Amino acid sequence: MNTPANAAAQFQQQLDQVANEIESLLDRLLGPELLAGERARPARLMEAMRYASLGGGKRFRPFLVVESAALFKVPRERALLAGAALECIHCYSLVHDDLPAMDNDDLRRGRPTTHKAFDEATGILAGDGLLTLAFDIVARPETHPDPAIRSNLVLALARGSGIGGMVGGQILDLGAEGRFNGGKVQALGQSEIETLQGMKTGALLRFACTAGAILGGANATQRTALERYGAAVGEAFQIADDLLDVEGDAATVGKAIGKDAALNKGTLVTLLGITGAKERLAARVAEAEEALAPFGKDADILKAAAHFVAYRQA
Ligand code: GRG
Repeated sequence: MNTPANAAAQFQQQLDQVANEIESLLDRLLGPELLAGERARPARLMEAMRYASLGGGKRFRPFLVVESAALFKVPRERALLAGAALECIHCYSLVHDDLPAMDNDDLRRGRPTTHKAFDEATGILAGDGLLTLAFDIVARPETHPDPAIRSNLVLALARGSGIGGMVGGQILDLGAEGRFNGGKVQALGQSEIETLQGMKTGALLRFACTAGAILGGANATQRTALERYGAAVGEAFQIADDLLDVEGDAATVGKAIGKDAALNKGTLVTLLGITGAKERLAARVAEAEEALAPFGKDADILKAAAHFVAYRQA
């Protein structure tokens, strides 16, 4: 019988498997071998890019790509390449987010941030290198033999990570902290917080599910269902992250906590309170499950993933 405990164990096993596969794939993609058009792979750049992307991280975004794509029986190696590309974007965002000009963090994934382990210029370039590599990977014929599918992936990844997605969300976040008006923190309303977080964190998680749909040639109903699931999981992820910032343990979380309160940052936790935020979190998990109805039992693992995101400790 598929009890919740079984579903959770199966989810953890499959997440670990994707994490191992992504680790080996990134190790190969960031190896010393020169590709057509490359003149050299400078050792310091490669070392910093490897530091920023290997040996850590839950690899939850690639997991979503792999499992969304599996609904359409997409060959696993293609989904893993798209997942590795997404992980490169995610790792670049973490490296840049930790820089002194942004969040100025010393600890990430339980070890020194990239700019601390190297230096600021190398951190910036390692992030730039990972961002560019992501688009290199999705544009490769190994990711999908059909150029139209690759082009759709490039477009969706750019939209998720760029102006109207993660980068845009990051500048809204810095603005809300008062960075551009002498430190005067902006009191955000609920819809402003939802927009900011939906862009900064949600857009990449949503892309992960869209990528599975694109690779699998999903019809409009299937794609909409996966995007609705991705958006709900994205919001659940962020609420859980904000709750961890209040209730979590720094050693388990692997980074400093209590930062939102220190910065007077508007989050759904500060706006709704812990109980209200937990209620909303449960509602997002329910919505994520409901969105998967068109896929029936095939989507059980994605349902377990929504639970994991919402109730994780790190
Ligand atoms: C600098 C362009 C730019 C964007 C930064 C994503 C982001 C935008 C900043 C990260 C800061 C942060 C803590 C965001 C909240 C949610 C989040 C993305 C947490 C980290 O993701 P996990 O938990 O990390 O998936 P791992 O280490 O498991 O990969």
